[in-house]
Amino acid sequence: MEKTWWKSSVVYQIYPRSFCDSNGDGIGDINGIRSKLQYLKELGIDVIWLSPVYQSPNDDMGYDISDYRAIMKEFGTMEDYDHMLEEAHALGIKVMMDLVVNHTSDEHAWFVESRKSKDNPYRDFYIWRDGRDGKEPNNWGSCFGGSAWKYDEATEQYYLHLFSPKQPDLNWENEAVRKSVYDMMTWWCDKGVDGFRMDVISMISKVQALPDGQAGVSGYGDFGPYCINGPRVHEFLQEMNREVLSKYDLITVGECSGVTIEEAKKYASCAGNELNMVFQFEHMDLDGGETFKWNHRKIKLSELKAVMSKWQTQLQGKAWNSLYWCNHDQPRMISRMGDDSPEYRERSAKMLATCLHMLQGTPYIYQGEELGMTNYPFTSLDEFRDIESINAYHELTEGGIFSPEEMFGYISYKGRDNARTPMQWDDGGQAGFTTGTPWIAVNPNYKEINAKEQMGRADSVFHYYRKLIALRRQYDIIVYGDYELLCPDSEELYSYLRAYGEQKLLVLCNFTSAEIPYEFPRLLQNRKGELLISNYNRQQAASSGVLAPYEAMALLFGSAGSDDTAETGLYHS
Ligand code: TEU
Ligand code: CA
Repeated sequence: MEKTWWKSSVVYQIYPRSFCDSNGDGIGDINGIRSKLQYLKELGIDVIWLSPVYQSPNDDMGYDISDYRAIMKEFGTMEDYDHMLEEAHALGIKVMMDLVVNHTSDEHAWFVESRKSKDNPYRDFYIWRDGRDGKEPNNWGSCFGGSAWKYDEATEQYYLHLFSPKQPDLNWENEAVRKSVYDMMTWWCDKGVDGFRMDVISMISKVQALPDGQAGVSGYGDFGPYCINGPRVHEFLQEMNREVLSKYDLITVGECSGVTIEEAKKYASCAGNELNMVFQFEHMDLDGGETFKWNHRKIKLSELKAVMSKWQTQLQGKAWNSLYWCNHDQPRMISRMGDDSPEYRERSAKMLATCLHMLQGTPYIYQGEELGMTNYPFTSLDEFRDIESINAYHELTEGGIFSPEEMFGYISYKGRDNARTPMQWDDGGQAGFTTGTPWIAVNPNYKEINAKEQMGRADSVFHYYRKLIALRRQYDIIVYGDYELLCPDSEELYSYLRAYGEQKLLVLCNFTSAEIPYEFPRLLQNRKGELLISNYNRQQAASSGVLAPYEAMALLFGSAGSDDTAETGLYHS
């Protein structure tokens, strides 16, 4: 397998609005990020993925861009941005930009022109259609509720928006759209950015007949089969690769909701003619259902393992994986698959981290995950800021599908705002995020969970993440080793084996608060591994025994017979 820098990198996602506010207006900004670069350096990450910082009316918090070549006013200026890029580079940290080109804001100049008249030169930049019998052109529902079409009086046609009405979809069939996007990307590359995370890139190509979709509980039709992994998506990405990506040394990841293994092999092929890797959603969707993610279901460990293992083994040697538990669209993983009670919060955060960071692929850490930040204890609807949760609440309660109490419980548990509360820097007012009033409330647990306390405590979640990152840098087996799942049926234990040359890496993770017996696989019985990391500070592990609640460990075995000389004991950075 070819070795590249982006395969051995660890990426850290910043949601700028909630990271650090430098001027007291309650909104995180670029100068705030600059003030925390040293913190990221200490953590040891290689790349920052910056959620959108472009000019935006913030209908969807920056994922609705009105100018791709300007910085959002609340976040600062282009000069601040240039300084940030320079300072990050000086520290050896690369910067990956969010690229949102499935849609723009309706306030983008292209759309402002497009909606003016049917013969406007920008008309075809978007997807306009006549109504059908006085109604929408088809039955598709949007991701944020309601129809995916909006009627525009000026020209008496509808435009397509797979997300909010303020996010009209670009028409990728139009060569001029593609060229404009590539020019814009080139402009950022020439500025020195190091890569792109491509928002819903799996949806840019639509089946042109725009057929009705199968109706779900909301009554709207599913656009999925006609927009996800659409007919020309690979052609477009290959063109983008030829025109832009191949000319620079970049890290690229496509956010590909609805991606299958077969599709991922194309998007992220080792041949390198599209992207480096994709974000797949199968593990995140395991607790979804008829009413999308709105429920209280818990993910079954055996199902999680089956999905993770499928991606690990089936992309092996063919395409590259990305690894994530958290991002700005997901509730906090510790509140979902771990245990966010004071008793097990840190143990389970470290266990989840071990489980993910010992896999093959490029790991992504979402801000605050390295501290074990948890979901927010919502008590009323007005604490929510996210269009997705707010719209879903209204649509599903007013549609009589859930009672207000039920639905409130679901958005509290799964809503995206759980990830978007301010980063907890210290135990001072507003967790050190701002001196003003934050745009979204700080989680009240900041007195116990904050960066300052954890940086000063050797056994904190923060220092554990540092170790995991450092280990990946030190051992090729963690980056490149093959993967094999052990005991697939266990609902308590996730254990797997990595293999690289003569080396083996055994990873054991207890996903429960009970004591769980474990045993090394037969080929490692009676061999003494080197304990690379342990969330219980163990010094060594026998080939069978009991794992404590949420215990995790990773053991390295050298070539057969060489273990006697291998050092034992914990890894120290
Ligand atoms: O998310 C795409 C996407 O698939 C989401 O709709 C996802 O299913 C949902 O957030 C899960 O609850 C991307 C961005 O990451 C998201 O923040 C944006 O809102 C969305 O695209 C539109 O740009
Ligand atoms: Ca600010």
